[in-house]
Amino acid sequence: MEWTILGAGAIGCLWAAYLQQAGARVQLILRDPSRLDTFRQQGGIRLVRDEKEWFCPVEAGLATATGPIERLLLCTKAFDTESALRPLLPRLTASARVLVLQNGLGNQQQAAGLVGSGRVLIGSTTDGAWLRAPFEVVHAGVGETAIGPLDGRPFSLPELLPPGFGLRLRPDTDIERTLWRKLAINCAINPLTALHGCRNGDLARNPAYRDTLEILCREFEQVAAARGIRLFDGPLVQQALRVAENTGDNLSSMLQDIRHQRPTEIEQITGYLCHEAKRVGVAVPRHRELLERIRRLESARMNSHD
Ligand code: KPL
Repeated sequence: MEWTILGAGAIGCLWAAYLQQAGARVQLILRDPSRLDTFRQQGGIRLVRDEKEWFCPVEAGLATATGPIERLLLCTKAFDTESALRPLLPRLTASARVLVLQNGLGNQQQAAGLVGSGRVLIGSTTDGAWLRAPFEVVHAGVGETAIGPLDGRPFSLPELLPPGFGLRLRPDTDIERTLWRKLAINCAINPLTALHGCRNGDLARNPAYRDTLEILCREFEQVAAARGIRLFDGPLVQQALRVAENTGDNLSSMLQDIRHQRPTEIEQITGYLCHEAKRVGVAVPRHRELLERIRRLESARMNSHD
């Protein structure tokens, strides 16, 4: 079985390593020749889990490479969906499967529009992973990846992945709900931590941050209810506080992006929520305020050379 992976961040490297370990032939598509040079000095991915290390030899190339693609994993940043996918479209076979494993919402529909929804499957993961160096991934928290089609058609996980694949998977017949749940947590935690420059756990500890988090959760629940989406069994705030506590020492992905002067996924997270809120006529003033503040913070950071 062959897998092509677009996006060599933590999740892309994690999947590349586990696919290789299960016997798949893996090809990473890298952004530019200098990344390819860095990769070639290493020749594979280093996977670290429970203080053990494995070297996983995989191949790499640029988007200009040729040859048919039967299985593609898309795990770039959400805002790169179209620019990353477009050059590969001519290489996708008629029976290709494209697994979209990204944060945010709206980008999955964008991928389905480009590739054709019949070839697309959507994933949402709770695996915790980070890169300690380029192509060296630490599998810090064992989670689960829910996988399902956007249109509810039947599909088979065993046909998609090699036997013995080591990451935990769950077939999901309501992936849209799963994506909304993840969006809810990201809307509650990511912009606040990015704005205050704090760790996830501080949102649960600091009373002022906690109050804002509660308001954000209530606004989100109103939009989800108007869209007919059932989120969690209990109130969202309980769930968001639990995730903030469980990932207490983490820097959220949005805070990391701000600190490294990279673009954030705010448009695919809070931006998507605000867009949906407008569509269904629900006011989300706190989310709108955060959207504006993160946009300003992002452009100030990206224009500074500190
Ligand atoms: O998914 C996350 C992120 O940082 O993007 C959370 C759950 C907030 C963990 O850091």
